[in-house]
Amino acid sequence: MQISLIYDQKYKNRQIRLPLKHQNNEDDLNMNPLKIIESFPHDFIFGTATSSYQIEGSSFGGCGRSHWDSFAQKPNATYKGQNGNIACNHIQYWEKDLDLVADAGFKAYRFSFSWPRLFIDGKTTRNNNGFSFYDRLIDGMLAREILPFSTLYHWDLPQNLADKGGWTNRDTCKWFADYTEAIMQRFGDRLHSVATINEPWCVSWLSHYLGHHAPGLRNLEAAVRSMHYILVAHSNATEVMRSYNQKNLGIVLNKEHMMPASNTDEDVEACKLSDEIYNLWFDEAIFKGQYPKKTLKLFHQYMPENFEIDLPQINRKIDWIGINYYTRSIIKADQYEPNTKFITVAGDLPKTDMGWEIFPAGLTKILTRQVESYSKTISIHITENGMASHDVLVNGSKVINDQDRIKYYQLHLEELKTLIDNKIPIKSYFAWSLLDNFEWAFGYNKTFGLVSVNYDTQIRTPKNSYYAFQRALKFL
Ligand code: GCO
Repeated sequence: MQISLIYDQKYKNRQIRLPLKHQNNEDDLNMNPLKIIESFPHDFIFGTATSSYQIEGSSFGGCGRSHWDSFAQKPNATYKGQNGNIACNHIQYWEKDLDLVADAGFKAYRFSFSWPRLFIDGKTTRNNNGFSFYDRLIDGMLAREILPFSTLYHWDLPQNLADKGGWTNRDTCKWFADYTEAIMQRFGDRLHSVATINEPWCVSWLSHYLGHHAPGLRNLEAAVRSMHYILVAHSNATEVMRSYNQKNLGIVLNKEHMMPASNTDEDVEACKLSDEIYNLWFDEAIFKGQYPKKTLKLFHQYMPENFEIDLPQINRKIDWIGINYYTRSIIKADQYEPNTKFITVAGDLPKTDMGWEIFPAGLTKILTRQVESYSKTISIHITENGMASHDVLVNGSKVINDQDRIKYYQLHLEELKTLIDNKIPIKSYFAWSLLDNFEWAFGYNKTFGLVSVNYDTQIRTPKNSYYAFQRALKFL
């Protein structure tokens, strides 16, 4: 669907013309399920999010090799062996993509820097193309009055560093600090906010213990080391950024509400351990300078020597916490699981195309605990929330009527509004994702986008969820 968008020379006075079928018909607007957006505080920020490897196209622009390029080549690691070589070719189409962000009425865009695009070897070999790409991207956001919410690491570790042990090697934390410094020097003054790490649980546990993501290890020792070193990296990067007087620093944690499969002692205890590993490990360290007890007992033999010395540093101040929320988990004790003795089992709520249960009430449970137990005084950003659904193209492939996704957004936004009314300090909300993209091990088979991408032609087609946001946001 064509959207017309007219900018004056400086991209000011943006005019948005809505596609015909969505033009101001009052009844139609009153029926917009995302109308709740209009009742959010006037300074609340709505944005949308992506990440570098998922959209850019790692074969373009002199980008170095990352461990995701390598992982995708392993047999059965990703759906049909798919990879991020081309993805949404955002390197070429970034202007179109920023127009889509602006045209929807979003005031912020959450993106990530690709480490191997800036430093091919992760250390000293600069790729000037990469630096100028992010110059253009950030300037493009500012020109469109979109706030750049940046992330330093959204999983594309340079292969050269992966070869040296990646996140199981403490040196990676030092190289991450150097990479952070280079970003500060070049881009720092134009970034609205910086998150150090996206989803440390995924970087460590999902990737080194469950083996689902690069580097695809199933090794408790590696997992434990990475669970600590990813926090050291966060701390190092934060220290560097403070020395540059960079403002608005945070980290993005993924959270799921954990429930035991039954009331038996075994399941209840299993659920507590799962909750610690998934939800509390990072909060306890960042906000209290300690690790949760049950987990530490399980991890202790593999913790790096003198790990305690790092904890006061990890406990340094941050300005905001980012929460990615999608679903809940149901946990069952399982004596055959060799280390943790628990497994995740399917629940009976309606599910997204990922098989994830739709459970908006989890947001309240997660955020209430977040504020009460950890981040009492700082802002919360909902840095990701959204739904994979199997999109059906109707009407000559021009209309994607993703009502389930719209409903998902509606339910979660209603939950958030109540939390805000109850004084939970939530300052922004980012829909995941702007575009259908490379959904990691699921390749291009799972689609979270507000905008569909045809990977043969790179044509972007906004879905009805996009228009639902647009219609609500243009009133703000
Ligand atoms: C994550 C990442 C995103 C995913 C999204 C859907 O949370 O896993 O931040 O890269 O694509 O969450 O799975």
